[in-house]
Amino acid sequence: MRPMRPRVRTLTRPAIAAAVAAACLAGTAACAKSAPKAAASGATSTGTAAQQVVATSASGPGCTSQTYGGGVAQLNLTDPSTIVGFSQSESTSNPFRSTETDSITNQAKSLGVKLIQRNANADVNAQNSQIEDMIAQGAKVLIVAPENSDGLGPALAEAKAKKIPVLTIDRTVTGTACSDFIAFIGSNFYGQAQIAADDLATATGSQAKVAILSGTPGNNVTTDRTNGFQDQVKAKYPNMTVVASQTGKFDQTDGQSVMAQMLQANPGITAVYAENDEMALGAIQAITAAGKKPGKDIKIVSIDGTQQAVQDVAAGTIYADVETNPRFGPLAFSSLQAFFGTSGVASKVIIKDSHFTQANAQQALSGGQVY
Ligand code: GZL
Repeated sequence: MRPMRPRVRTLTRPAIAAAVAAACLAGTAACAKSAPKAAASGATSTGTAAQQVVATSASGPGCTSQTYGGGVAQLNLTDPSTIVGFSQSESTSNPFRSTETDSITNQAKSLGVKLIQRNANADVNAQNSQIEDMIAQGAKVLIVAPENSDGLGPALAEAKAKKIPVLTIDRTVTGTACSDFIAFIGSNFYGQAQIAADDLATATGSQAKVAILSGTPGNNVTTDRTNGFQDQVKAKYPNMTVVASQTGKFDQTDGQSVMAQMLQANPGITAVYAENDEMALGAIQAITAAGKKPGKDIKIVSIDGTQQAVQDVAAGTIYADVETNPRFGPLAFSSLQAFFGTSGVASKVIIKDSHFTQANAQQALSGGQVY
């Protein structure tokens, strides 16, 4: 059985991030506006540095504390009386989550922002009550990584009633920007999935029986990554057939057991599209246990860009991995600064993500670009 490698997380250069954010907090010209109207598309690009870079942002006036629905207090983020609450959705056993949490906490520390945080362990009811608990503890601003898009109604309603602005990162929530939440910052998940489909076509000569390990239902990431893949296959690859599709809940153990069942039911599977690396790693274990060679008998593409998965790309076990950059700290806090300032925040800020293949995986690993 494939040994689980210890996960070594490369902390992104917080000193640089702090300098950038400090410039923002000081309001100097050096501070790139949190949501410049970049011309580039939200599609992924290779070679993005470890820090998040804005690809595109929605047009129109930026949202500020003055224009936010219902009006909110004008706050100074670094005032000791300003408590920022961070609500994390899933367990930090997933490197995406641990890196995201580190980025928020490191940035808060670098800026001298008072931060409290909770982790809902993928339980949306827990996330609602934890957000309400942080409000009760005095949080005046919230950064939320939502577990799902529709389930946070109670917490958002409580925040709105208490005039507490909410910035959503990495997944969206249902509601109106600059009223129910400030803005959304995250990746182009539909675009990620299109690239994954193209990768799998390249890996299989556009001829494959594909199993999809989809993410947790009920959030925009799973919806977009499933639709983006299916649409691209339907539009471009008539000889690629999806023979199985089931959620592995973005979890390695679930991914492994679902993949094992899929292989039993569909022995002819020749390709796997995993909607995150945790499930891809589980799939590798199941494929090996079934006596097949991942990367040879069954081609795999995945999304996130975690260290272990990119090592597998370098080794040829995973064909390609589309990055989802989780380092939201600098952009989240510079966006909050813009919200309490005059420039405001665009309702949707899409970040650039890298694309790891055998051609650049080793360089990405040695360059600290993975997490
Ligand atoms: C993407 C994030 C996804 C990651 C997964 O922004 O919501 O959730 O891609 C995680 O690893 O489970």
